[in-house]
Amino acid sequence: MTTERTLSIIKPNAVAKNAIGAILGRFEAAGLHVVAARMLHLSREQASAFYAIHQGKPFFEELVGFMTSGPVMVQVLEGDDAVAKNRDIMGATNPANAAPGTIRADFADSFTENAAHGSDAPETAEIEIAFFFPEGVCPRTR
Ligand code: RTP
Ligand code: MG
Repeated sequence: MTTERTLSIIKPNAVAKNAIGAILGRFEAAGLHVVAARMLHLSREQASAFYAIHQGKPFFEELVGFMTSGPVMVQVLEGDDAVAKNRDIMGATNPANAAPGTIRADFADSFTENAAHGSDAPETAEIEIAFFFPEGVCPRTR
């Protein structure tokens, strides 16, 4: 197993339902460590740039509208196989297909308002971490 970092976002609907602590607790219980965190309200420009890969897709405008609808909590998670582990804990993108006990099964309101984001590969994690933490992330104390 390799120690990795991944970029996680608690999306506006989950922040609005006061679930930041519950969601972070799931990451910690699974052995992932929060090594950086910030709360912010994304601008249209930031949300469009972050999800640039989805520009032109039918759900893009709705996605940007949702992601700018309220504050988000952004964190870097570190641990063994962090990228895949985070996505397992989140569950399927469409909450209708998310396994019971996953974040999306428990906190999503719709396909778009699906409570959490997680990087989809170590390479995209590196890009997404630099997007939100351009100053870098401190090494974890062990
Ligand atoms: P994310 O990037 O947010 O972690 O989600 P993901 O990899 O599981 O899914 P992705 O295909 O990257 O889609 C990004 C986000 O766009 C919204 N979406 N809505 N209504 C729809 O058909 C649809 N498809 C995607 C979701 O918020 C999804 O997480
Ligand atoms: Mg994605």
